[in-house]
Amino acid sequence: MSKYPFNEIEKKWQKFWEENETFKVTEDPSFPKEKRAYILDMFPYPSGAGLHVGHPEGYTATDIYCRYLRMKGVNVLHPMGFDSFGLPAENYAIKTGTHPKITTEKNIDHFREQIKSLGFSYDWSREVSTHTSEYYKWTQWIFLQLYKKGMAYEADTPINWCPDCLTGLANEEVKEGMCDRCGTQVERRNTRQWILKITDYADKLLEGLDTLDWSDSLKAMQRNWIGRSEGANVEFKLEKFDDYIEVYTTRPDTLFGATYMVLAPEHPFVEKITTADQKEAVEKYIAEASHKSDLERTELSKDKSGVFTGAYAINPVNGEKIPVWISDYILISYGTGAIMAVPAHDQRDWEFAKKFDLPIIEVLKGGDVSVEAYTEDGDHVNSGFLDGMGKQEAIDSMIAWLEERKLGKKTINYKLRDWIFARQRYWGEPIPLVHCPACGTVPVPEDQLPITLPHVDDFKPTNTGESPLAKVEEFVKCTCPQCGGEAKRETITMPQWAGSCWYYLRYLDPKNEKAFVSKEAEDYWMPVDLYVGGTEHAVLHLLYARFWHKVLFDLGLVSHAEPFQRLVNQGMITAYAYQRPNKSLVPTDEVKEEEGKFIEIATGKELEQVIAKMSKSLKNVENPDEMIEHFGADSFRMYEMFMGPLQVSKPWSTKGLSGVHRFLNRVWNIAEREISDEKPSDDMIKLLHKTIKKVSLDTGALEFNTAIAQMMIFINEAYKLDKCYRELWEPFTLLIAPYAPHLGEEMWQMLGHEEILAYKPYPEWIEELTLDDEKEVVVQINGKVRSKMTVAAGTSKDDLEKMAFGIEKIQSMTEGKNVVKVICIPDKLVNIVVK
Ligand code: ANZ
Ligand code: ZN
Repeated sequence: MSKYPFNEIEKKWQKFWEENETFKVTEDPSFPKEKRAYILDMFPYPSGAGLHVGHPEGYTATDIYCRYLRMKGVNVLHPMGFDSFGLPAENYAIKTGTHPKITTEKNIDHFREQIKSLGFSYDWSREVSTHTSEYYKWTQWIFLQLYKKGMAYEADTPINWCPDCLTGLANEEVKEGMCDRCGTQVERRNTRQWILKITDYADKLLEGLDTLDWSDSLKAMQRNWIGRSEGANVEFKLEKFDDYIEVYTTRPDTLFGATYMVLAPEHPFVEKITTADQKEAVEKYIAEASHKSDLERTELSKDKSGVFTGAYAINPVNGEKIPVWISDYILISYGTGAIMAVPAHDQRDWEFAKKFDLPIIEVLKGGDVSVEAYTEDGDHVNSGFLDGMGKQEAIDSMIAWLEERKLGKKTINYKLRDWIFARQRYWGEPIPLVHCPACGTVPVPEDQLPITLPHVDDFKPTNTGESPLAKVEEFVKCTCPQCGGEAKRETITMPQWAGSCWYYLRYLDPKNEKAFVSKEAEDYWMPVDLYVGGTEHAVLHLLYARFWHKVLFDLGLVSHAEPFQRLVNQGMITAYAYQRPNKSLVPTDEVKEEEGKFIEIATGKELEQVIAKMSKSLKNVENPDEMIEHFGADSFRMYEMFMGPLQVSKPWSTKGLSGVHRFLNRVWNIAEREISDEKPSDDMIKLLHKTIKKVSLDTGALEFNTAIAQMMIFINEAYKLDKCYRELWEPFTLLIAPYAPHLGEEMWQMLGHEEILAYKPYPEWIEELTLDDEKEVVVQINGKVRSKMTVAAGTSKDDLEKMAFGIEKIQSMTEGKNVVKVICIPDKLVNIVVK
């Protein structure tokens, strides 16, 4: 058996595709709307580490699908590019002392080469990189459209600040209180910001989800992030002051049970209402709270803390005097930053009340409020005019009562905050605005775009709250576009997410110098038919991009309200790791395998194999380059698809990869046999049609692992034959080509074809030939299986019954008994009921 020369074949076809621009695509009007598809990958951030095995997973899936669609006569747009502005490149540049532009472009070249080595069918003529001025000219242009629509504002607000990256972060970039980029604990800090009013689009972003073909879990993540909640704002008069404390509550029906109030420590009233004897305790508490993240503060399990301000307010429904406390479980950034506490029906309030011995009044029947808060529905009690009502009726009645007296009103709140659209860093798009002492903030005229990022040698962050650009005098100094006077350029840059908010639109028309995209191209391709990428973008990129798209839509600049019609999240590729009994993990290179057991080399003790994230410290990160070098791109692609369903996470196994490689070796072995134009056996023809059907349907449904399994079944049989039958091999070659495209083209050529197969029609199956012609039918007596028989598929009920009674065993078991009835299900079973 000759060795499969994947290295040679793969280089040959990659060169061919490149030289012939095989996958270049145009807006050809002869394709009707339904024969056009836009298949998009989440473009990579070109990090210094290069491609990891997770990238090719999604890219292979879309590539197979694109190649399949082309053979089905679809005009397919499949582009690739690079998300090349952002913190990691800059952090890396600072660490190594090289300019971010140099490192980024080197990384892009490396990524492009790695991606090309996998044989993906991208239209490379449409490649974009977000850090180039041709690209970010239009990012700046779109920002100006947002600005002019009133969607961008400047503010000095407390934001998440990473003390290591020395920049502000968006809420979405803080994970469990840590910077998503470097893992440092985030601080609160007041800094000058540009902010986008994504909250204006909260309802549209919610409603749009209903129209999308996305997974329920992903939609749920976006819904929770937007966090729409309905309730009421209620005013509580302060005793001894003319002011009212306004609270937000989702449960105005529980007002009769409000026994105290709590303000966030940052609430503006705190200083004013705190009494002299409480002042010291209150100030100390505020200082402590300022060091905690929102997450730490609101953790349900955490022990409640707080201080009494010494002040009282009046419950508007019953005139009761109730104490006003401060506590860090109330966030200043949500609702009004103040609550009415109803300890009988809110668990956090209940814990607080227990700890500080505050009264608990039951206003809803159904639980035992001496044990815990009762949060379910029930009849109201101790609630005056609400007594006897259920929850919703009581909420509505209370809101009406409050509105009539101007003590409150119905309110909707969102968890979603406006988007901090600013980085005090160098490596990003300059915001195209000018600060003029006479005219204020003035947008740069569109014909002066791009505002180019100047080349500077000192790009280190400053920790002054301004970006390193503020030190570049030639950049900062400018004339005001409005009055011509001396002015200063904005030096804050855009966050990493800006470029990825619209890259899918630029691919449609990447060289256009007059517009971000032409109307014709946008109309031809949008919306994206299939978008594949990781779940890590569930609330970041996917929310931001939808927001920009909706603004562009409202401005009449794009034709659809949603950019990504269908979205599939690939599962994570994990790895095996080895665990000691105490659950600590051992790096993979300190483990050996002996007779199926895993042994820690240093101690000789047995370890348990577990599944973990690939990580440098566990030394279980796989490098795609080495795998491709060793097994070839086609094996690598096919293995990643064979690991399991696209959407689930699955552990890497190099053994599995070599198994798939052996399979392709067998395919090659068959391809090398003498080609025969004789008719293959009927059995082989039937297997072929079953294979065409299964592979075709599964590929169309993105169920690649089961399609590959069927190809393996086919090859097992074909391998036993002495020749390579053209009638079998031509269709099989077309079937496997989307998966192993280099091998596919090579085998197509070996079959004597001069033209490549990339645009040849996909094989069709004949349904009749896919049906099993024999079936195993079980014979039961009173529901118990007693015998089996092999019958022709589709045998009628009458015949089945006759055949069942023809079986000797059945005859003897039913003899002398009364047959009550016989149930026959063709192709499945016969059940004889006897008494
Ligand atoms: C009284 C009450 C009684 C409440 C009850 C709940 C149950 P969602 O659903 O997340 O919108 N709340 C309001 N503002 C807050 C803030 N800034 N920080 C912490 N908690 C705050 O939550 C709204 C509920 O969370 C509000 O309704 C309020 O407690 C609390 F039986 O008011 B509720
Ligand atoms: Zn001016």
